[in-house]
Amino acid sequence: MTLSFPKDFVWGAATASYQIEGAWDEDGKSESIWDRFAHTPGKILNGDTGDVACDHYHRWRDDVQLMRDLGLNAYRFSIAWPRILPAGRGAVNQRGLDFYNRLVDELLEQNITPYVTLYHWDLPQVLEDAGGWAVRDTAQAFAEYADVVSRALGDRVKNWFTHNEPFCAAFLGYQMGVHAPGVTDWHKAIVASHHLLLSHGWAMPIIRQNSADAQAGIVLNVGFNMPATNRREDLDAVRFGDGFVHRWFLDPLFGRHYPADMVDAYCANGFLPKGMSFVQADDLAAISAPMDFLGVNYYRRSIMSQPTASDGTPSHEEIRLPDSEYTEMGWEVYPDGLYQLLCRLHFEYRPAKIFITENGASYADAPDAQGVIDDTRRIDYLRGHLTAAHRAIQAGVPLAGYFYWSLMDNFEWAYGYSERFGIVWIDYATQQRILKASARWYADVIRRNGL
Ligand code: IFM
Repeated sequence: MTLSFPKDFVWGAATASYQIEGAWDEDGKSESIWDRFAHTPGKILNGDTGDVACDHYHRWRDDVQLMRDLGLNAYRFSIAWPRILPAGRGAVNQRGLDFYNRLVDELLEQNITPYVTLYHWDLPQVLEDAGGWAVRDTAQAFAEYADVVSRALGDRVKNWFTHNEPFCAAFLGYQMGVHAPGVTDWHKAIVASHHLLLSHGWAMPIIRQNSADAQAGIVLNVGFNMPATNRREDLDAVRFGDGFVHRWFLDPLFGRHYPADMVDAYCANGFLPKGMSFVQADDLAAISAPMDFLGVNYYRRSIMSQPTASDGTPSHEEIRLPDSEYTEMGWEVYPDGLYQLLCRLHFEYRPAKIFITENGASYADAPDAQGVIDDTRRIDYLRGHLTAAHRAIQAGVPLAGYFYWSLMDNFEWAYGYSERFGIVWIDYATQQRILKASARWYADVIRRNGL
Protein backbone atom coordinates (compact mmCIF):
# COMPACT_ATOMS: atom_id res chain seq x y z
CA MET A 1 0.00 0.00 0.00
CA THR A 2 1.24 3.50 -0.79
CA LEU A 3 1.01 6.20 1.86
CA SER A 4 1.18 9.68 0.40
CA PHE A 5 1.83 12.70 2.56
CA PRO A 6 0.23 16.09 1.95
CA LYS A 7 1.79 18.31 -0.68
CA ASP A 8 4.20 20.73 1.08
CA PHE A 9 4.86 18.26 3.89
CA VAL A 10 8.20 19.21 5.43
CA TRP A 11 10.86 16.47 5.44
CA GLY A 12 13.87 17.23 7.57
CA ALA A 13 16.48 16.08 10.03
CA ALA A 14 17.54 17.69 13.29
CA THR A 15 20.71 18.35 15.26
CA ALA A 16 21.80 20.61 18.13
CA SER A 17 24.79 22.90 18.51
CA TYR A 18 26.62 21.27 21.43
CA GLN A 19 26.01 17.79 20.06
CA ILE A 20 27.66 18.37 16.68
CA GLU A 21 29.62 21.60 16.40
CA GLY A 22 32.80 21.08 18.43
CA ALA A 23 35.06 24.18 18.29
CA TRP A 24 34.07 24.73 21.87
CA ASP A 25 36.42 27.66 22.46
CA GLU A 26 36.95 29.04 18.95
CA ASP A 27 36.28 32.42 17.39
CA GLY A 28 35.38 34.15 20.62
CA LYS A 29 32.90 31.57 21.94
CA SER A 30 32.71 31.44 25.74
CA GLU A 31 32.22 28.41 27.97
CA SER A 32 28.73 26.94 28.15
CA ILE A 33 27.24 24.94 31.01
CA TRP A 34 27.74 21.83 28.87
CA ASP A 35 31.43 22.61 28.38
CA ARG A 36 31.79 22.92 32.14
CA PHE A 37 29.71 19.81 32.87
CA ALA A 38 31.46 17.61 30.31
CA HIS A 39 34.87 18.79 31.49
CA THR A 40 33.98 17.72 35.03
CA PRO A 41 35.30 14.19 35.63
CA GLY A 42 32.64 11.54 36.15
CA LYS A 43 29.73 13.37 34.53
CA ILE A 44 29.82 11.84 31.04
CA LEU A 45 30.24 8.20 30.06
CA ASN A 46 33.86 7.44 29.07
CA GLY A 47 34.85 11.03 29.86
CA ASP A 48 33.56 12.14 26.44
CA THR A 49 33.10 15.85 25.74
CA GLY A 50 31.65 17.98 22.96
CA ASP A 51 35.01 19.70 22.38
CA VAL A 52 35.26 18.31 18.84
CA ALA A 53 32.02 16.33 18.42
CA CYS A 54 31.30 16.02 14.66
CA ASP A 55 33.48 19.02 13.91
CA HIS A 56 30.47 20.52 12.16
CA TYR A 57 31.76 24.02 12.91
CA HIS A 58 34.45 23.39 10.28
CA ARG A 59 32.64 20.85 8.09
CA TRP A 60 29.28 22.57 7.79
CA ARG A 61 29.54 23.03 4.04
CA ASP A 62 30.06 19.28 3.47
CA ASP A 63 27.24 18.54 5.88
CA VAL A 64 24.84 20.77 3.96
CA GLN A 65 25.92 18.96 0.80
CA LEU A 66 25.01 15.68 2.51
CA MET A 67 21.56 17.07 3.34
CA ARG A 68 21.14 18.08 -0.25
CA ASP A 69 22.16 14.62 -1.46
CA LEU A 70 19.49 13.16 0.81
CA GLY A 71 16.90 15.53 -0.63
CA LEU A 72 16.01 17.05 2.76
CA ASN A 73 13.84 20.09 2.31
CA ALA A 74 14.35 21.33 5.88
CA TYR A 75 17.05 21.26 8.54
CA ARG A 76 16.47 21.92 12.23
CA PHE A 77 19.55 23.08 14.13
CA SER A 78 20.25 25.15 17.22
CA ILE A 79 22.29 28.24 17.91
CA ALA A 80 24.97 28.24 20.60
CA TRP A 81 24.18 31.25 22.79
CA PRO A 82 27.82 31.58 24.04
CA ARG A 83 29.03 31.98 20.44
CA ILE A 84 26.76 34.99 19.97
CA LEU A 85 26.92 36.66 23.39
CA PRO A 86 30.05 35.40 25.16
CA ALA A 87 29.17 37.39 28.30
CA GLY A 88 25.62 36.04 28.17
CA ARG A 89 24.27 39.46 27.20
CA GLY A 90 25.65 42.74 25.87
CA ALA A 91 28.50 42.67 23.35
CA VAL A 92 27.77 40.60 20.24
CA ASN A 93 30.49 38.31 18.88
CA GLN A 94 30.23 38.87 15.13
CA ARG A 95 32.38 35.81 14.34
CA GLY A 96 29.86 33.61 16.11
CA LEU A 97 26.96 35.17 14.23
CA ASP A 98 28.81 34.84 10.95
CA PHE A 99 29.03 31.09 11.37
CA TYR A 100 25.24 30.87 11.41
CA ASN A 101 24.93 33.51 8.67
CA ARG A 102 27.04 31.34 6.39
CA LEU A 103 25.15 28.18 7.34
CA VAL A 104 21.75 29.77 6.69
CA ASP A 105 22.90 31.20 3.35
CA GLU A 106 24.22 27.85 2.22
CA LEU A 107 21.05 26.03 3.28
CA LEU A 108 18.92 28.47 1.34
CA GLU A 109 21.23 28.19 -1.63
CA GLN A 110 20.58 24.44 -1.58
CA ASN A 111 16.81 24.87 -1.16
CA ILE A 112 16.82 23.59 2.40
CA THR A 113 14.61 25.58 4.76
CA PRO A 114 16.29 26.42 8.09
CA TYR A 115 14.33 25.72 11.29
CA VAL A 116 16.22 27.40 14.10
CA THR A 117 16.07 26.45 17.77
CA LEU A 118 17.37 29.25 19.97
CA TYR A 119 18.08 27.17 23.04
CA HIS A 120 19.09 23.54 23.03
CA TRP A 121 20.67 23.61 26.49
CA ASP A 122 24.03 25.37 26.09
CA LEU A 123 23.56 28.31 28.45
CA PRO A 124 26.61 30.58 28.78
CA GLN A 125 28.35 29.46 31.98
CA VAL A 126 28.63 33.09 33.06
CA LEU A 127 24.82 33.21 33.35
CA GLU A 128 24.77 29.99 35.33
CA ASP A 129 27.30 31.55 37.70
CA ALA A 130 24.73 34.29 38.26
CA GLY A 131 22.04 31.74 39.15
CA GLY A 132 21.14 30.20 35.79
CA TRP A 133 17.51 29.41 34.97
CA ALA A 134 16.64 29.50 38.66
CA VAL A 135 16.81 33.31 38.51
CA ARG A 136 14.31 35.46 36.66
CA ASP A 137 16.98 37.63 35.10
CA THR A 138 18.06 34.73 32.88
CA ALA A 139 14.66 34.88 31.17
CA GLN A 140 15.36 38.55 30.45
CA ALA A 141 18.82 37.67 29.11
CA PHE A 142 17.20 35.06 26.82
CA ALA A 143 14.82 37.67 25.42
CA GLU A 144 17.83 39.89 24.63
CA TYR A 145 19.62 36.97 22.99
CA ALA A 146 16.48 36.14 20.94
CA ASP A 147 16.43 39.76 19.83
CA VAL A 148 20.05 39.69 18.64
CA VAL A 149 19.66 36.41 16.74
CA SER A 150 16.29 37.17 15.17
CA ARG A 151 17.51 40.59 14.04
CA ALA A 152 20.59 39.05 12.44
CA LEU A 153 18.97 36.02 10.78
CA GLY A 154 15.31 37.02 10.66
CA ASP A 155 15.39 38.23 7.06
CA ARG A 156 16.19 34.65 5.95
CA VAL A 157 15.08 32.37 8.80
CA LYS A 158 11.29 32.19 8.95
CA ASN A 159 10.78 29.23 11.27
CA TRP A 160 11.79 29.57 14.91
CA PHE A 161 11.66 27.43 18.00
CA THR A 162 12.45 29.20 21.23
CA HIS A 163 13.37 26.18 23.38
CA ASN A 164 14.04 22.52 22.95
CA GLU A 165 12.56 20.33 25.69
CA PRO A 166 12.41 22.80 28.60
CA PHE A 167 11.49 19.83 30.80
CA CYS A 168 15.01 18.45 30.32
CA ALA A 169 16.70 21.82 30.79
CA ALA A 170 14.83 22.31 34.07
CA PHE A 171 14.48 18.86 35.60
CA LEU A 172 17.42 16.85 34.20
CA GLY A 173 19.61 19.90 34.78
CA TYR A 174 18.39 21.22 38.14
CA GLN A 175 16.56 18.35 39.84
CA MET A 176 18.12 15.05 38.76
CA GLY A 177 21.51 16.61 38.07
CA VAL A 178 22.25 14.24 35.18
CA HIS A 179 22.50 17.11 32.71
CA ALA A 180 24.28 20.45 33.02
CA PRO A 181 24.47 22.30 35.31
CA GLY A 182 24.21 19.17 37.48
CA VAL A 183 22.12 20.62 40.31
CA THR A 184 19.84 18.43 42.45
CA ASP A 185 17.24 20.73 43.92
CA TRP A 186 13.50 20.30 43.29
CA HIS A 187 12.67 23.88 44.16
CA LYS A 188 15.25 25.33 41.79
CA ALA A 189 14.09 23.01 39.02
CA ILE A 190 10.45 24.04 39.34
CA VAL A 191 11.39 27.72 39.37
CA ALA A 192 13.73 27.13 36.41
CA SER A 193 10.89 25.54 34.45
CA HIS A 194 8.84 28.69 34.97
CA HIS A 195 11.67 30.95 33.84
CA LEU A 196 12.26 28.83 30.75
CA LEU A 197 8.57 29.13 29.83
CA LEU A 198 8.55 32.82 30.64
CA SER A 199 11.58 33.42 28.43
CA HIS A 200 9.75 31.61 25.62
CA GLY A 201 6.75 33.91 26.08
CA TRP A 202 8.90 37.03 26.12
CA ALA A 203 10.83 35.94 23.03
CA MET A 204 7.77 35.22 20.86
CA PRO A 205 6.77 38.85 20.10
CA ILE A 206 10.42 39.81 19.64
CA ILE A 207 10.88 37.13 16.99
CA ARG A 208 7.70 38.20 15.24
CA GLN A 209 8.82 41.80 15.26
CA ASN A 210 12.31 41.10 13.90
CA SER A 211 11.44 38.44 11.36
CA ALA A 212 8.61 39.44 9.03
CA ASP A 213 6.08 36.65 8.40
CA ALA A 214 7.96 34.33 10.70
CA GLN A 215 6.35 31.30 12.29
CA ALA A 216 7.36 30.51 15.84
CA GLY A 217 6.74 27.99 18.60
CA ILE A 218 8.42 25.73 21.13
CA VAL A 219 9.59 22.11 21.16
CA LEU A 220 8.43 19.78 23.94
CA ASN A 221 9.41 16.22 24.75
CA VAL A 222 6.15 14.35 24.94
CA GLY A 223 5.83 10.61 25.24
CA PHE A 224 3.06 8.11 25.61
CA ASN A 225 2.55 6.68 29.10
CA MET A 226 0.52 3.68 30.20
CA PRO A 227 -0.03 2.10 33.63
CA ALA A 228 1.46 -1.35 34.25
CA THR A 229 -1.84 -2.48 35.80
CA ASN A 230 -5.04 -0.74 36.80
CA ARG A 231 -3.95 -0.65 40.45
CA ARG A 232 -4.60 2.79 41.92
CA GLU A 233 -0.83 3.27 42.50
CA ASP A 234 0.02 2.63 38.84
CA LEU A 235 -2.71 4.96 37.63
CA ASP A 236 -1.33 7.60 40.00
CA ALA A 237 2.17 7.05 38.62
CA VAL A 238 0.90 7.72 35.09
CA ARG A 239 -1.00 10.79 36.20
CA PHE A 240 2.03 12.14 38.04
CA GLY A 241 4.38 11.33 35.15
CA ASP A 242 2.05 13.06 32.71
CA GLY A 243 1.75 16.11 34.97
CA PHE A 244 5.48 16.26 35.62
CA VAL A 245 6.71 15.96 32.04
CA HIS A 246 3.78 17.01 29.84
CA ARG A 247 0.97 19.01 31.47
CA TRP A 248 3.34 21.24 33.47
CA PHE A 249 4.47 22.69 30.13
CA LEU A 250 1.46 22.18 27.85
CA ASP A 251 -1.14 23.67 30.18
CA PRO A 252 0.43 27.11 30.69
CA LEU A 253 1.52 27.29 27.04
CA PHE A 254 -2.05 26.74 25.92
CA GLY A 255 -3.63 29.28 28.21
CA ARG A 256 -4.38 27.21 31.29
CA HIS A 257 -2.63 27.71 34.59
CA TYR A 258 -0.01 25.30 35.92
CA PRO A 259 -1.90 22.07 36.67
CA ALA A 260 -3.40 22.27 40.16
CA ASP A 261 -2.74 18.61 40.99
CA MET A 262 0.98 19.14 40.35
CA VAL A 263 1.14 22.37 42.34
CA ASP A 264 -0.52 20.48 45.23
CA ALA A 265 1.89 17.56 44.89
CA TYR A 266 4.93 19.85 44.84
CA CYS A 267 3.64 21.77 47.86
CA ALA A 268 2.83 18.56 49.74
CA ASN A 269 6.39 17.36 49.14
CA GLY A 270 7.85 20.60 50.47
CA PHE A 271 9.29 21.68 47.10
CA LEU A 272 7.44 25.00 47.09
CA PRO A 273 7.82 26.50 50.58
CA LYS A 274 6.37 29.80 49.36
CA GLY A 275 3.91 28.29 46.92
CA MET A 276 4.02 29.67 43.38
CA SER A 277 5.15 33.14 44.52
CA PHE A 278 7.76 33.24 41.73
CA VAL A 279 4.93 33.54 39.18
CA GLN A 280 4.25 37.26 38.68
CA ALA A 281 1.05 38.95 37.51
CA ASP A 282 1.52 38.93 33.74
CA ASP A 283 3.63 35.81 33.42
CA LEU A 284 0.92 33.40 32.38
CA ALA A 285 -0.40 35.77 29.74
CA ALA A 286 3.13 36.05 28.31
CA ILE A 287 3.70 32.28 28.35
CA SER A 288 0.47 31.61 26.49
CA ALA A 289 1.31 33.94 23.58
CA PRO A 290 -0.28 32.19 20.56
CA MET A 291 2.13 29.91 18.72
CA ASP A 292 2.14 29.10 15.02
CA PHE A 293 3.17 25.55 15.72
CA LEU A 294 4.11 23.09 18.42
CA GLY A 295 7.23 20.97 18.02
CA VAL A 296 6.86 17.44 19.34
CA ASN A 297 9.76 15.15 20.20
CA TYR A 298 8.45 11.60 20.48
CA TYR A 299 10.61 8.54 21.01
CA ARG A 300 8.83 5.88 23.03
CA ARG A 301 6.13 4.50 25.30
CA SER A 302 6.66 4.27 29.05
CA ILE A 303 4.79 1.68 31.07
CA MET A 304 4.68 2.99 34.60
CA SER A 305 4.33 1.44 37.99
CA GLN A 306 4.54 3.06 41.41
CA PRO A 307 7.53 1.64 43.26
CA THR A 308 6.45 -0.39 46.31
CA ALA A 309 9.06 1.16 48.59
CA SER A 310 8.83 4.91 48.20
CA ASP A 311 10.82 7.51 50.13
CA GLY A 312 8.02 10.01 49.68
CA THR A 313 9.55 11.61 46.60
CA PRO A 314 7.24 11.30 43.59
CA SER A 315 8.73 8.61 41.40
CA HIS A 316 7.81 5.64 39.31
CA GLU A 317 9.39 2.54 37.87
CA GLU A 318 9.24 1.65 34.22
CA ILE A 319 8.24 -1.87 33.27
CA ARG A 320 10.06 -3.64 30.45
CA LEU A 321 7.97 -6.06 28.43
CA PRO A 322 9.74 -9.31 27.55
CA ASP A 323 8.31 -9.46 24.02
CA SER A 324 8.59 -5.84 23.02
CA GLU A 325 11.44 -4.27 21.12
CA TYR A 326 13.85 -1.77 22.66
CA THR A 327 16.48 0.49 21.13
CA GLU A 328 19.96 0.65 22.58
CA MET A 329 18.85 3.53 24.83
CA GLY A 330 16.49 0.98 26.38
CA TRP A 331 13.51 2.85 24.88
CA GLU A 332 10.56 0.80 23.69
CA VAL A 333 9.77 0.97 19.98
CA TYR A 334 6.08 1.86 19.99
CA PRO A 335 4.89 3.72 16.88
CA ASP A 336 1.24 3.59 17.91
CA GLY A 337 2.17 5.89 20.82
CA LEU A 338 3.02 8.58 18.28
CA TYR A 339 -0.44 8.28 16.74
CA GLN A 340 -2.10 8.39 20.16
CA LEU A 341 0.01 11.33 21.26
CA LEU A 342 -0.62 13.41 18.14
CA CYS A 343 -4.36 12.82 18.48
CA ARG A 344 -4.26 13.72 22.15
CA LEU A 345 -2.38 16.97 21.51
CA HIS A 346 -4.73 17.90 18.71
CA PHE A 347 -7.94 17.20 20.59
CA GLU A 348 -6.85 18.44 24.03
CA TYR A 349 -4.76 21.50 23.16
CA ARG A 350 -5.56 22.37 19.53
CA PRO A 351 -2.16 23.69 18.41
CA ALA A 352 -2.48 25.49 15.06
CA LYS A 353 0.08 23.16 13.53
CA ILE A 354 2.33 20.37 14.75
CA PHE A 355 5.81 19.35 13.64
CA ILE A 356 7.43 16.14 14.75
CA THR A 357 10.68 17.90 15.55
CA GLU A 358 12.46 14.74 16.75
CA ASN A 359 11.89 11.03 16.42
CA GLY A 360 14.60 8.43 16.06
CA ALA A 361 16.40 5.39 17.37
CA SER A 362 19.83 4.61 18.75
CA TYR A 363 21.38 1.51 17.18
CA ALA A 364 25.11 1.00 16.93
CA ASP A 365 25.21 -0.78 13.52
CA ALA A 366 28.67 -0.09 12.13
CA PRO A 367 30.23 -0.34 8.66
CA ASP A 368 30.86 -3.92 7.48
CA ALA A 369 33.97 -4.97 5.54
CA GLN A 370 32.60 -3.23 2.43
CA GLY A 371 31.79 -0.07 4.38
CA VAL A 372 28.04 -0.74 4.25
CA ILE A 373 25.90 0.08 7.29
CA ASP A 374 22.80 -2.05 7.16
CA ASP A 375 20.70 -0.50 9.94
CA THR A 376 17.49 -2.38 9.17
CA ARG A 377 16.13 -1.82 12.68
CA ARG A 378 16.29 1.95 12.19
CA ILE A 379 14.45 1.61 8.87
CA ASP A 380 11.76 -0.42 10.63
CA TYR A 381 11.54 2.24 13.34
CA LEU A 382 11.19 4.98 10.75
CA ARG A 383 8.63 3.07 8.72
CA GLY A 384 6.52 2.39 11.81
CA HIS A 385 6.57 5.99 12.99
CA LEU A 386 5.93 7.52 9.59
CA THR A 387 2.97 5.18 9.16
CA ALA A 388 1.65 6.32 12.54
CA ALA A 389 2.18 9.96 11.54
CA HIS A 390 0.26 9.34 8.34
CA ARG A 391 -2.63 7.81 10.30
CA ALA A 392 -2.71 10.89 12.51
CA ILE A 393 -3.00 13.15 9.47
CA GLN A 394 -5.89 11.00 8.25
CA ALA A 395 -7.51 11.49 11.65
CA GLY A 396 -7.37 15.26 11.20
CA VAL A 397 -4.17 16.17 13.06
CA PRO A 398 -2.59 19.27 11.44
CA LEU A 399 0.82 17.64 11.13
CA ALA A 400 3.02 19.75 8.87
CA GLY A 401 6.39 17.99 8.93
CA TYR A 402 8.79 15.40 10.28
CA PHE A 403 12.40 15.82 11.37
CA TYR A 404 14.41 12.67 11.99
CA TRP A 405 16.70 12.74 15.03
CA SER A 406 19.40 12.90 14.11
CA LEU A 407 21.02 13.77 10.82
CA MET A 408 24.27 12.31 12.10
CA ASP A 409 25.60 10.35 15.07
CA ASN A 410 26.59 12.82 17.75
CA PHE A 411 27.27 13.58 21.40
CA GLU A 412 24.35 12.03 23.26
CA TRP A 413 24.69 14.10 26.45
CA ALA A 414 25.50 12.00 29.54
CA TYR A 415 25.98 8.93 27.29
CA GLY A 416 28.69 10.65 25.27
CA TYR A 417 29.37 9.01 21.92
CA SER A 418 28.17 5.56 23.01
CA GLU A 419 24.70 6.05 21.51
CA ARG A 420 24.23 6.52 17.78
CA PHE A 421 20.96 8.03 16.55
CA GLY A 422 22.19 9.22 13.14
CA ILE A 423 21.16 8.21 9.66
CA VAL A 424 24.71 9.26 8.84
CA TRP A 425 27.57 7.40 10.52
CA ILE A 426 30.38 9.44 12.02
CA ASP A 427 33.81 7.92 12.35
CA TYR A 428 34.97 10.07 15.26
CA ALA A 429 38.65 9.25 14.67
CA THR A 430 38.66 10.51 11.08
CA GLN A 431 35.42 12.54 10.94
CA GLN A 432 34.44 10.54 7.89
CA ARG A 433 30.69 10.58 7.18
CA ILE A 434 29.03 7.44 5.77
CA LEU A 435 25.37 7.22 4.78
CA LYS A 436 23.61 4.39 6.56
CA ALA A 437 20.98 2.31 4.72
CA SER A 438 18.34 4.27 6.65
CA ALA A 439 19.57 7.52 5.08
CA ARG A 440 19.03 6.10 1.60
CA TRP A 441 15.64 4.74 2.65
CA TYR A 442 14.61 8.12 4.08
CA ALA A 443 15.83 9.89 0.94
CA ASP A 444 13.52 7.63 -1.05
CA VAL A 445 10.56 8.50 1.20
CA ILE A 446 11.27 12.20 0.68
CA ARG A 447 11.56 11.77 -3.08
CA ARG A 448 8.19 10.02 -3.23
CA ASN A 449 6.64 12.18 -0.52
CA GLY A 450 5.46 8.95 1.03
CA LEU A 451 6.15 5.29 1.57
O1 IFM B 1 19.84 13.80 21.69
C1 IFM B 1 18.64 14.18 22.28
C2 IFM B 1 18.27 15.59 21.88
O2 IFM B 1 19.25 16.49 22.20
C3 IFM B 1 17.01 16.00 22.60
N1 IFM B 1 15.95 15.03 22.44
C4 IFM B 1 16.28 13.65 22.66
C5 IFM B 1 17.52 13.26 21.88
C6 IFM B 1 17.85 11.78 22.14
O3 IFM B 1 18.06 11.56 23.49
